[in-house]
Amino acid sequence: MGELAVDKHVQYIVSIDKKKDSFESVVMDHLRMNGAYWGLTTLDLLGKLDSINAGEVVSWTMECQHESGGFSGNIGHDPHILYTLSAVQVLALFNKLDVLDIDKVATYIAGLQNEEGSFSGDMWGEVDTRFSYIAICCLSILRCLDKINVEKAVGYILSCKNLDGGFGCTPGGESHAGQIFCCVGALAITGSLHHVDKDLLGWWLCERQVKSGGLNGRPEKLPDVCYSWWVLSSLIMIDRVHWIDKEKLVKFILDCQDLENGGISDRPDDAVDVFHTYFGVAGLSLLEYPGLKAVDPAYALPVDVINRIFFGR
Ligand code: GRG
Ligand code: ZN
Repeated sequence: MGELAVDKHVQYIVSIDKKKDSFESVVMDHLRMNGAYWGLTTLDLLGKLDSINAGEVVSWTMECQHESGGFSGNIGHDPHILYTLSAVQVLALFNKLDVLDIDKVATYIAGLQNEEGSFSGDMWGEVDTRFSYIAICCLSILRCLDKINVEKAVGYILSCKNLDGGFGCTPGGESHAGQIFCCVGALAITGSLHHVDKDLLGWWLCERQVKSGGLNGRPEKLPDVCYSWWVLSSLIMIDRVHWIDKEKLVKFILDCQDLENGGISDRPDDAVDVFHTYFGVAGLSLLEYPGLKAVDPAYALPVDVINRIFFGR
């Protein structure tokens, strides 16, 4: 089995930062804040965050903040809760949360909570358990969970739980590993995991492993490296990670590397992107692959960053 090509992946991520006019970066323009979080967290897990100019990233991030307190995906775009979490995570990576007007960001997020406890993604109102996770994760990092009605937020998430033990994006929505990560993560952060049937959900999650060792996101679907994150982090949060074959999953992720130009793809021989590079490296970190920093399964940030935020060390 090959090894993780650390230097190639670092080069790949640093090169996307420099290629601002490439096709990929023009098409993904509005997503740059998410891309920054994926790329920078990958570098940090690889121990190479210092390859990036922190000051430039922090000032660009702050230029993406709006009067409402929310952040957009890039300068001049509309704010959304998705980019607001990424912005807060990026600042946390660089230990720069102190540049934020925390109350302003928290007020933006709290303003997106609906009467029944759910969250909208922005002023247009789409509701999804992804946004519940983001609100809870972000407010917890900012130590402002008291700004929302946590009991109602948890109640809404539980209303999206299915008979198979999984969770969907709204009540009655099909169970999907991405949505399960969001719901389990939000329940973990709020100390509400006792509402989960761990054996039932653990069984559904471990059935996501296919012959090649990779994980899919739903029954009958193809395996994909990003589910190494969505599924594995959920299994860890409910203490059932020993129910999958870790070695086969490590091999699947390593098989998705571009050994020539760096980066990781969704499955072997596909084109690499920064999203799957992040989830591949973060997945390997959850699998305790040697030489990587540990990542927190609920907050999706390096454990040392989380310790700095919550324990000041
Ligand atoms: C901080 C890690 C972190 C996340 C922030 C945005 C978000 C919160 C969570 C997204 C959760 C989610 C729904 C992930 C799934 C993404 C994905 C690969 C969707 C693809 O779905 P399909 O149906 O693909 O196109 P399949 O694999 O089912 O064929
Ligand atoms: Zn994927």
